[in-house]
Amino acid sequence: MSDVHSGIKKSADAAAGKIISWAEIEKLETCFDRANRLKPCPIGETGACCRVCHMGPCRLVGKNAEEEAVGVCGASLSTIVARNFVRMIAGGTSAHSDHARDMVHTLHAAATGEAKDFHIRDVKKLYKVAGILGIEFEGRAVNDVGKDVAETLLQDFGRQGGELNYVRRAPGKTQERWKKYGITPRGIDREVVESMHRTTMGVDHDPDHLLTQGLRTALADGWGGCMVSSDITDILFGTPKPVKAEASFGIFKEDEVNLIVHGHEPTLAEIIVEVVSDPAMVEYAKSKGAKGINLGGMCCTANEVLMRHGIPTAGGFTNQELGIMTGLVDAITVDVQCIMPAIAKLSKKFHTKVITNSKKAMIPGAVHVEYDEHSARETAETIVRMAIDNFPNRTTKGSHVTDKFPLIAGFSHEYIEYMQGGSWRGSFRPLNDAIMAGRIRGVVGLAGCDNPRVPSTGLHRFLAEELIKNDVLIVSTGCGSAACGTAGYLTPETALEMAGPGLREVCEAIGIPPILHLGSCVDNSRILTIATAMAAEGGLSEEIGGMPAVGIAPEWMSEKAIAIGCYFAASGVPVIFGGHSPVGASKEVEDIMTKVWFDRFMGSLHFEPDPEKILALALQYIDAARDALKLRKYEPGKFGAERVLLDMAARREIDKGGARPHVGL
Ligand code: CUV
Ligand code: SF4
Repeated sequence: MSDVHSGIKKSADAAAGKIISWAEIEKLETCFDRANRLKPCPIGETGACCRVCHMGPCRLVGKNAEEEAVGVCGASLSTIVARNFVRMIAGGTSAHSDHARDMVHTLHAAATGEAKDFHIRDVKKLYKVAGILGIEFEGRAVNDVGKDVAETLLQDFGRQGGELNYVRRAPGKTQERWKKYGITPRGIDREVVESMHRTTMGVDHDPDHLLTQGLRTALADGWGGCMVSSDITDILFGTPKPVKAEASFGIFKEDEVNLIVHGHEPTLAEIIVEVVSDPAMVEYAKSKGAKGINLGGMCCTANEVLMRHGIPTAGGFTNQELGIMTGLVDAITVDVQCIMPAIAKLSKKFHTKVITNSKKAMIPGAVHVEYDEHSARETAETIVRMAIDNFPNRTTKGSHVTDKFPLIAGFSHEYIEYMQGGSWRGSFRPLNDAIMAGRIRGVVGLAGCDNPRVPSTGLHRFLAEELIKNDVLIVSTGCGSAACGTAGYLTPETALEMAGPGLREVCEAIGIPPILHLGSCVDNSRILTIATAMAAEGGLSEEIGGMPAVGIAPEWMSEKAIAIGCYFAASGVPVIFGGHSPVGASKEVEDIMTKVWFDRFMGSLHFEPDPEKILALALQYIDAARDALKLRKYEPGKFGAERVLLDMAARREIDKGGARPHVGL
């Protein structure tokens, strides 16, 4: 195993490691130090602590806890563990879906002309979504269609019965399973509220019954919140296509104003992208002694503007404090989710301004410049100006790390389909064929956070390397993508060097890297769409379940990751999470999630801290699915004897982020 066991203990990333070492000398605290100091509570960690009422908290510990221990009310360990887990799903679903709700509102405000800074940019995508929703679009004004789309999708949040609109996008057989076991989601808000209700004191006590509602809530996240968010972001800002960018701390420029967008929401960030290239603003920056304005990103706001504009990323979750420690960040503006409040205090040791911008999120010690979709441009200009005004305050204090790596991002499901045949015959045939033939062994979604409790990004790196070596195609999102990007794995060159011969042959023929950056965490919904298209294409499974595909979140930490893992499981994908199990106290709950769910939905959720075992289990699932589908047995090294290198014309097309290369399979 490569970096995971190497000398770098806190982060597997050399650039991050340099800053961490510098911080140690400077006695500046990071999440890595706090993770060391604060050992997880061993009772809560495994789900055995109930605090839903004030007769407790009840901590169910002891040798015979599983059979005998109960809370004051009599709740069993399995009840408590399941209840805690369902609350995590509800939390995660709320986050993605509340973000989606704001996207819908922005689309509506753009379509009605209320939000003058936003426009429908991708009419093709709008029509596609309108078609799915059964909304007439031919011959109508684009904004009228946009308004109808927004109003229809908005109903899915408060819907009281029936099913979410996007449920119908799933393969028929997948939908049948959901109906059979009662997990078809009704309304997004309704499922979250019902989960909160059923897990409060004295309501639902049957672990399986509780977890079933958990899955229904998770599906409301995947086929609701996340999918709605991805679609509307595409409609407003464009459907991503391949774009070149850079990753790691070296993206900061010594002689330019460095501004970072961090969090999850793309709306304000999109306007900031416009504002930083406004000649008047650039002039203003020059008047303060800077050569220009350099915009960078972090976490998923980064992924959003990276996918659509090639804005460079300073990396994922655990890089946020380290970014500030470079001393080069003039301002960092944060919206919602995965923002460590620690950055506000830390920023006081540097000249960096931390600016919160969401109505929903304030951090003591940060400056608040509130974003409103009706005056987006003004807010963006204020923030950019604050960064510029702060440039002259920059000192030399900091760890000026210059490492950076090129990357290619921007693989929407539309583009993946297109590159397999062009706009007229785009299909998933080449990919399905390659899997059937055993050139590609299977597909893994490598996603989720990076985490200071392991050598950060190290598990992502290890799995990315090993999976592509084993001819497994990777689709990545969120901080998983950032981990691969800051490792230099998101270029065709580097990754093709590491890929197994069968996978390499396919990637070279289609003109794609073996690790496809699909976007932010809500863009995990793109994986659902891809899996659905592969089922429809034929030759593999007729539903999402049964595909040689696995989801992995080796360093997850957020409740959102739990919601995502569960919607994949319910959709038919076996999922493996790293770290210690949050349901580890109950064998009964673990069995439901690994065995009962697999019988019902062909998906499951495992927790496995050992990366070698994660890899082995993933390959085992993939090979078992291949066997069940009677596909050709995967033989390592069987394909790819003659290397066809991507010709220069094809490479140029990709570099331009342009049309499909002229190479067939
Ligand atoms: Ni968008 S949830 S840390 S990967 S952004 Fe990364 Fe998610 Fe957060 Fe986890
Ligand atoms: Fe304890 Fe029951 Fe209250 Fe939970 S609900 S804290 S187990 S008494």
